[in-house]
Amino acid sequence: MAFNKKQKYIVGIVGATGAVGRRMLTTLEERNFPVDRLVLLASPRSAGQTFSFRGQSIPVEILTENSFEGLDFALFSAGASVSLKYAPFAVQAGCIVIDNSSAFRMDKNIPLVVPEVNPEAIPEQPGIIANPNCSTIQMVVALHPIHARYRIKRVVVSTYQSVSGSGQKAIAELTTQTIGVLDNKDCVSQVYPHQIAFNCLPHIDVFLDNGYTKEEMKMVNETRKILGDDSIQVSPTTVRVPVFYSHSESVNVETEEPISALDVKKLLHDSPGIRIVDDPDKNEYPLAINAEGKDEVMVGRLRDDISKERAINFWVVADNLRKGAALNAVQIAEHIIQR
Ligand code: NAP
Ligand code: 3JM
Repeated sequence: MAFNKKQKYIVGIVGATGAVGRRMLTTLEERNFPVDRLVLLASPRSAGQTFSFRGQSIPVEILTENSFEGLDFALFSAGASVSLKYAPFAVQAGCIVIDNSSAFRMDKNIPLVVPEVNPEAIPEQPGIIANPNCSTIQMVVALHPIHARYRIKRVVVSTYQSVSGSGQKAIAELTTQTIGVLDNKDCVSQVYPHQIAFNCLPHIDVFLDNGYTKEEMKMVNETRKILGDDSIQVSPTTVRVPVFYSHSESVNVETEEPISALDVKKLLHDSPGIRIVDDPDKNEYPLAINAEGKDEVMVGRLRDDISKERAINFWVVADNLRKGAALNAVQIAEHIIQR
């Protein structure tokens, strides 16, 4: 059975009050997604809140097992445990789930999709589709054209991830701590194990037995799944930095075929979803504050690796709440309704 096309769709956002959920609402509005009715879902803590969508005030409803009757799409961003519990009810109700959490990403039966990279993974009649981790998304948008032309052997990546990736509470924590430190007040840390203001924490998500963090292993496993190649070696270090929006990444790529940074600059310039920002003479390179609010993944500092043949370095920056989460999810929904 193929997807039932309509003029307009009933869309639910699970976790609508969160950092990602709010971007989902604005992304649907900005991109003029054909929404018939928008259903905002969150926990009982948010009962009574309203959000504006296309000039209309929409109340937040409490998420229950029965929230999905009549919905065409449910965009989930309320954490992995909420997705594990409620996504099956949404599927049961005939709803297409696009899930932003890590709950289903590595499930063999569930596609993990970045529309610029592997749209073919979206089935004719989708159930659950997983949205990758924010750090993976912006990296694979840049890696995909490189892998297709030069075959990637190994990637060494260090991330500089903004606090908005940890949600609304983390945005508030960086604000309060920054003001507090400048005011000589004691610093209280609730979201992170250490002070994040004026600091860098080489620790995102939990530590695993191999010494890597779960966030780092998401980048390893999700990259292989999206690029469809388990032979690609990925060695990440993920770092939280005192930036509000946008993640930056330093990426070193080693390839099978001879490669040059100049050729890759042309290749990425012509690749979807990428903007090259690379003019060192004018001090131009991708910056977190410039990527905020933008759709494109920005790539710069492209250079040949002076320590190794067949290797290059680059710097890639994207708005983690947009391309890293809400925009990618809405693009998946657009793909389904447009094909
Ligand atoms: P956030 O700002 O803390 O928001 C969390 C949202 O989930 C809120 O709307 C919250 O509702 C809702 N929620 C929490 N527990 C719930 C429950 N039991 N029932 C119903 N709603 C519940 O976090 P965020 O940054 O938006 O991230 C949310 C999730 O999105 C993350 O946990 C993660 O799984 C995913 N995420 C994915 C990416 C990505 O890379 N693709 C990036 C960031 C986040 P209340 O306001 O009512 O508490
Ligand atoms: C980004 O509470 C949770 O399960 C959410 C943790 C989380 C995740 C995740 O693992 O789903 C916070 C921020 C992510 C993610 O994108 O992987």
